[in-house]
Amino acid sequence: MKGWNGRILRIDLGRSRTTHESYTADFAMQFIGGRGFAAKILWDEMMPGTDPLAAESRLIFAAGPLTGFVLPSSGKLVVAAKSPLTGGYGEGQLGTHASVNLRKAGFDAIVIQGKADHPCLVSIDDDVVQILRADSLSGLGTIETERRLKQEYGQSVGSLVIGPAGERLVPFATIISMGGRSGGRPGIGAVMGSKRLKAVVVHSTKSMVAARPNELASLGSEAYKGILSKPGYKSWKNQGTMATVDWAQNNGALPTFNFREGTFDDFEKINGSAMEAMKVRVRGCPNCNMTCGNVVSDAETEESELDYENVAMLGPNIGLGDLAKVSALNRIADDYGLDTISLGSIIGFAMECYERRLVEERIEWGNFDDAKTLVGEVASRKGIGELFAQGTRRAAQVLGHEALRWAMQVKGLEVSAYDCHSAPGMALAFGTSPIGAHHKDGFMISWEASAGRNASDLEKVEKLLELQRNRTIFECFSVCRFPWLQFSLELDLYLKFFEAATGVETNLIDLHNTSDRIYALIRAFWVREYGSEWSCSLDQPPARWFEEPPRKGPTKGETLKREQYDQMLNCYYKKRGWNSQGIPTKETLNRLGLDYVSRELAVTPRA
Ligand code: PTT
Ligand code: SF4
Repeated sequence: MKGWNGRILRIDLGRSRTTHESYTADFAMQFIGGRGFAAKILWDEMMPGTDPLAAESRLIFAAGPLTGFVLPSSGKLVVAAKSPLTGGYGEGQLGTHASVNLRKAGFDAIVIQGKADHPCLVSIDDDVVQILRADSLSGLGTIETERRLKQEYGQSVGSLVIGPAGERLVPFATIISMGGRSGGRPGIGAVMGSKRLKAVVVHSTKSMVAARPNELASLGSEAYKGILSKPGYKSWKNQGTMATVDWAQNNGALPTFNFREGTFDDFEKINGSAMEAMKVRVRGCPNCNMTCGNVVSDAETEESELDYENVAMLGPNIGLGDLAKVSALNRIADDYGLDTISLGSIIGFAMECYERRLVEERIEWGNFDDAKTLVGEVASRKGIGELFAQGTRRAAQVLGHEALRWAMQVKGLEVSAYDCHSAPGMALAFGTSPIGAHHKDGFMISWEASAGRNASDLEKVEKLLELQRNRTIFECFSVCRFPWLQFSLELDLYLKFFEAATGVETNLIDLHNTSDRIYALIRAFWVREYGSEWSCSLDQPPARWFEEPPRKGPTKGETLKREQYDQMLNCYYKKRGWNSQGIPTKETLNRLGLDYVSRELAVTPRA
């Protein structure tokens, strides 16, 4: 095999043992890499019902066949596990030098199992893999942890670390790299913490081998030049994802006061222009010439790397219109290793609970000090933090009193920063995302806002399927989707990258078929885990969007309509070949080469 290394590194922390395993060309073609590898390994190796934080649970790091080659934005890594937040499939796509170094070292993925009996780190230096004690790193924030690792292992080392939140098993703790990249929203950092694994460092002196190296090099160099020549390049470099604040405000999509509203009066104090005025530098993932990590100096004069989601969720969503303070919350979240989307949602939820006097501890809208105190308590699981550290779904179940109505989540994962009162297609994207309410697979709202508000429900479903199919290709190649999305690098070009890297001819139809296989497998994983608890009601977006219209802005007075949503959902199931409960049918699974899945699902108990 070329392009793929054909090797997976297995690390058993309980037995202090590391081994290499080969995989077949058929496995590579069926699952490609990244998300595909992660989903297949989790399906094969996780006994149904395994506690995600138990020793038997698996933690997967998976690169793809394009990761690490000199191609635009190719330094990503899928981090995946059964999620302690949702109880289903969980993953993130993290920018990190660890991915590039892992591939150069000759591995495509790492499977971590077992639980160490003391804090540890894994060091990979080409073929030398060591499990080392990491007592001195215990309890440290991610920023200091990475600083010390670089001091000890050198500046070129790639690191994946957790902070105190991961160590204390907060179910939305993430894995951090490069001082401000955060991956694995649904608690993949907690799974790492449960194994007492504080860090993975990866170093390599080798280089990677492509099937047609000259062709790949020339395709890559043309693509980099193509990005530089695009008219939007300068404005992207100025604001990156932060330009979305103005767009969301104009389209009534900016989450405000726990998604009660879609516009924020003080949006100009936290938008891309406000960020530009505070910018101190720019950072980016490996192999990327679009470097979108905008770094500002925050209210506590520390550096904080901003993206739209962080700012929208820790700003308008909690009623805070001061970018320096929002940035401080963002940096504190990075340092504890907490997902900012879930965190902002939880703070907003807590503020609403206080307003409704469901909790006594003061936490008022827009109050930075209250929010900061809550973040510390969540990360340390102390005081009221123990309740809110469980995420909005579980906290609402504990609080009762209809609190679930304003818990902004799907399947337990908090909704990313797009208000959907008037965006049924985006609501469906959240409802059917493979990890709970995340936007990565179906950014329907931009399509709905420009061309599609008046589109028929059928058109919306078809558009969503197209987005999910295309985007899964990026999750499997394990490269950033922004060059494609922002600068129209065509999918055909990615197919050429793939062919030059692996020597395997492919086409979009085959890759869409692979996407469908992976979607069905991930859906089956959820169904197997939920057993009798599974039903199509888990694909419903939060009640608030159906029940409480915004009081101002372009979406004033609008709500989602239940009947319309249910029709779209049913249509989506039919087009995927899933039954009325959203479960892939036997015929669909067999057609996708997943007959072993259909046999197992047939014996899964369901209501
Ligand atoms: C991603 C999610 C996002 S998506 C954002 S901002 W975004 C938040 N960023 C966080 C952060 O920062 N710190 C923190 N403590 N928590 C955070 N939670 C949120 O995490 C991210 C970029 C972005 S920025 C996006 S859209 C794109 N996402 C991609 C994707 O999903 N797939 C893909 N093939 N390419 C992508 N490119 C872009 O990558 P998760 P990252 Mg991320 C400070 O990891 O789990 O997917 O969560 O990894 O390296 O930070 O890249 O407006
Ligand atoms: Fe990372 Fe941004 Fe580059 Fe994508 S565009 S690889 S998220 S720096």
